[in-house]
Amino acid sequence: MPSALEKWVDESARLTKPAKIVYCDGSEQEYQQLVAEMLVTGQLIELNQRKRPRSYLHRSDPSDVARTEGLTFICTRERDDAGPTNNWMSPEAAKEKVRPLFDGAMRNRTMYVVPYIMGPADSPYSKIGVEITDSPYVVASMRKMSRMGAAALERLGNSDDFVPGLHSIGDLSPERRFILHFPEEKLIWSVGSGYGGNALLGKKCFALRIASWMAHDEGWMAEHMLILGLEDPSGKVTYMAAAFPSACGKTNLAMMVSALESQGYRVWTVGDDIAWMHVAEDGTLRAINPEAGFFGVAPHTNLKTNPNVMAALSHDAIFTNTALAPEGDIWWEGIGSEPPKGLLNWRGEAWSPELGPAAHPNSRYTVAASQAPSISPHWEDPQGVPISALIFGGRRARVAPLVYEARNWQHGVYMGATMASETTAAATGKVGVTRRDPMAMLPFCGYNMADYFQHWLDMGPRIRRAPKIFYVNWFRRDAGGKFQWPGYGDNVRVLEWMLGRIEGRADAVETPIGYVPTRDALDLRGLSLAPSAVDDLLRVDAGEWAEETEQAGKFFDLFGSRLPGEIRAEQKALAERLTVGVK
Ligand code: SAT
Ligand code: MN
Repeated sequence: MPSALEKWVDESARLTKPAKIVYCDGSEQEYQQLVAEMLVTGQLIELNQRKRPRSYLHRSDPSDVARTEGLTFICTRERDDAGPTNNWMSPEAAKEKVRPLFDGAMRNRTMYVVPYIMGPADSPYSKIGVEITDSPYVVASMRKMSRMGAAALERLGNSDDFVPGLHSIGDLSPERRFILHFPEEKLIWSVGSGYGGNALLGKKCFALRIASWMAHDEGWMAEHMLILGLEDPSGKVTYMAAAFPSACGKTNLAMMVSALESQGYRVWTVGDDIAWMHVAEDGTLRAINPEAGFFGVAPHTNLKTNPNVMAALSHDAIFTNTALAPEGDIWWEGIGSEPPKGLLNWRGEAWSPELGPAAHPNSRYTVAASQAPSISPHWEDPQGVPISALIFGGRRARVAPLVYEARNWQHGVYMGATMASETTAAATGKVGVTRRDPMAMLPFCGYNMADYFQHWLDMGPRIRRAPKIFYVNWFRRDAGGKFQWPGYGDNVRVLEWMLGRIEGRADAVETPIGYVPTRDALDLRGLSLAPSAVDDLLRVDAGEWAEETEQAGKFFDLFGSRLPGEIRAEQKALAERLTVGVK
C-alpha cells in the first residue's frame, strides 16, 4: 500500500504535471548538483570563491521581495477561528480559487519532494514537514534552514504524521499569489512567490502558523522568538527567549558580541527567529529552535553590529537581493565600506544613488546556524534549554522605556498582547507605521488571537518555574530623532539587569507599567550616556501611557467577547495605576 507521503506526492503530481519528480536526500552531492544547475540557469550567481567559498547570490523577481501578508490566508471552517487579525477564506473556497493556479504549474519543471525535520533530529519535540516545490532555490535554502532529506524520511517511516506543504512559484505574479494555511488538516499551499517566508514553508507557514495551532491544541507554545544563553562570570548560562517583529534585530541580539565580555558576560546563540517551548517534568519551560539556519536581514549587518554572523557568512552562504561588487563579492548598505565603483544593485543594474538602495532593504542571507562562532553547545539538545526570561519588544520612538519587568505572568501576557512596533521592509506595505503586533505574532498566529491570548494565560500556571517576563525597546529616539541607546552589543547591559532580577539581586522601581531599573542598577560603565539621557531612556510618562493604553483597548475591541476577561482586567488595572499611581 502506498504511504500517505506517496499518495500525496502522486496527487500533487497529477495536479501540477511536472516533467519529473525528485525525492531529495539532503546530501552534499545533491546540493552541489542543484547549485550547478542554478548557475547554468542564472538562478544563482557564483561569488568570488576565494573570498567566499561555496557562496552564491540569488536575485528574486522584483515583484517578489518580501512576505505578502495581504495574500496570506488562514482557511478554517469557521471564520471566527481565524479571528479578526487574519485574512480568511473557507477551505472549500480557498481550494477552489487556488487549485487552478497549481493546475499544470510544474509543466516542464522538476518537482522536488523535500522532507524535513523542524527541530533537532532526535528531539521528542521536533516535527516533520514535507515540502513539494518547483524551485531549486527553495530546496537549497531548505537544506540550510532545516534538517532536510534522508534523516527526515527515516524519522517519518511509514507514518502519516507530517505537515504537507505544496509550493509552486507559479508565474510569480502578485495577482496569482496565495499563501494558504489549512490548520484543521495541517496543510499548506503556497503559489506565486519564491521568496523567504512565502516559499520556505518550514519557517513561518509551518513552524509558526500551523505549529501555533498545534501548540494550542497540545498545550505547548510556538513563538516568534529568538533563544539565547547569557553566560555569567561564574560560567553559568541562563537562557532567554525574545519576541520582536521581523527586522527588529532578533538575529543581532541572539548573536551579539557582549559589551560586557571583560566582566565575564557573553551570549550564546540557540536560535534567531522561532522557539517551540514545552513544559518539562522539572517544571521549567524548555525551548528548542525548530530551524537549522538563519534567514537574516543583510543591510546594516557589519563587523560592529553582528561580527558573529559576518564570520558565519564567510563561506557556504546564499545571499538574496543584495548588491554585487565588481570583484564578485556581495555588498549592502551599512556593510561598513563605501559602495565600490562598478556596483550592481539587487536587480543587476549598474548602480547609482538615484536608483535607491543598492541592496534591497529586505535582502537576506541564508546560512547554517552551525557556522556561527556564537552557536551554543546546547543548541541541538533534544530536551531544549530551560527558559528563565521571556522578552517582548518592538521599535518605538517614544512611550516604551528601555526595559521594564512585568508584575506577574498575567501582566506579562498583557504586555505581550499590547506590543506595538513601527513596520519594517520585511513585509510589503508602508514602512515606519506603528502597528499592534502582539507577541510579534500578528502575521504568524494561525488562529484567533483572542484564543492565543487565552492560551498564554493558561500556560503560566502550568509552568512551575515560570520565566519572568520583560519588555524592551532599543529604539527610543530623542527630540532630534536620534536613537538614544547604542543597541547591539550594549544590549547585554539590559540582559545582565534581567539576570539580576531573575536572581533577586538587581534593583528596580515600581511604576504603573511594571518594574523599571533604577539608574544605578544598569551597568553603563564605558558608555558615554549623559545622566539625562539615561533618565529619559527609563522614563515612564503617565500621559503617553494613558494614550497608549486607550489605543491598546481599541485594538482589543476587535476581538469582541472572545477576548479573555483577564486582558481587559489588566488594561483597566493599568489605566487605574496610571491615574492614581502605584500603591
Ligand atoms: O521572509 S521571512 O518571513 O522568512 C522573514 C521575516 O519576515 O521574518
Ligand atoms: Mn521572523
